[in-house]
Amino acid sequence: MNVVPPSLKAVPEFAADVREGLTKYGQRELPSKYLYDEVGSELFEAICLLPEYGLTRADTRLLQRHAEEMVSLMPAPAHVAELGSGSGKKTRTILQALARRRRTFYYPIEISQAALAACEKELGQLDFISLVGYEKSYLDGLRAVASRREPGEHLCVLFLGSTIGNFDRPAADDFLGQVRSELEPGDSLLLGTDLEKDVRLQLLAYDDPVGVTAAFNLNLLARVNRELGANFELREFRHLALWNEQERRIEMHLQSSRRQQVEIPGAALLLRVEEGETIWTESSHKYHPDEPAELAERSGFRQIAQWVDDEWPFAQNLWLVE
Ligand code: AVJ
Repeated sequence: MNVVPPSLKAVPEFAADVREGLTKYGQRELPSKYLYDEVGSELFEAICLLPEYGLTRADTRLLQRHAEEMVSLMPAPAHVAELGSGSGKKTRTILQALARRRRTFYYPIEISQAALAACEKELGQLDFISLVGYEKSYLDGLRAVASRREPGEHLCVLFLGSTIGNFDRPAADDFLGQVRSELEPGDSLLLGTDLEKDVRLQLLAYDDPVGVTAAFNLNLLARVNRELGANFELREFRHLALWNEQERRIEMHLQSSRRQQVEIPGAALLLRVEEGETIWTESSHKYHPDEPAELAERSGFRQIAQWVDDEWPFAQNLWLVE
């Protein structure tokens, strides 16, 4: 259906972010949002099927079991914006529940063109739902969506799958505060949060024995090779998942197996990495069950309900703007 064209500065922005991240003093890093090119988006879909990665199944189960109740607690929204829809698979039940109440506009907001295309295929044909995709950052997309509504129409924001976990705790406060500033009384936010659990289980979810997560992580270097003409030797890096107890998060890194040099022409960079040095590619913060309500409070929402999965500790949290 309708796709707003990607911004022309997408490539230079990638180059600038790669350059900034890889030249950081102390710990080098690459932003996790770049994990999701066409290959990465497919690998993530495969991760969601792994027995060790219970997160997506828990998310989906809660949406399926409680969609009616969730929807009944929201002032009927005419517009639904999803931040990071991915393939859109888990969104179907809640969208259909919403569309049973009234005709609904659904706006998946994705910086991954591949994921957005998959989502349009998955959810573009539902009855009583008009899909308009935005290939934009979350906040730019949300601003675009907010400008489309008529006075009195409510907006519901979906932020599922514990994507919030990719933000550091202070950055999550700040980000959700910015989301709040685009909203009005009567609007709602459904937030998915992965909860703290046994550390061994948690680590297995990010270091599966088949190696799909390793491939997902390493593909980020492959993407830098493809898009910025770099010569990362993928076999000289290994996937690392670790639990940071202080910050209560899983971190994914790529660890160099030897001292090596990498050229990244598209980012005008010659990189020297030491043996054992890591590039930090993602954080997945895990939450105490009480944390979401406190987060709501700090960012200007009120949490009105929470549903916790009984197999895999994961919570859906429903927030209202009053
Ligand atoms: C899609 C960001 C929620 O952090 O669990 C899966 C991505 N990374 N395996 C997560 C991911 C490694 C995932 N999120």
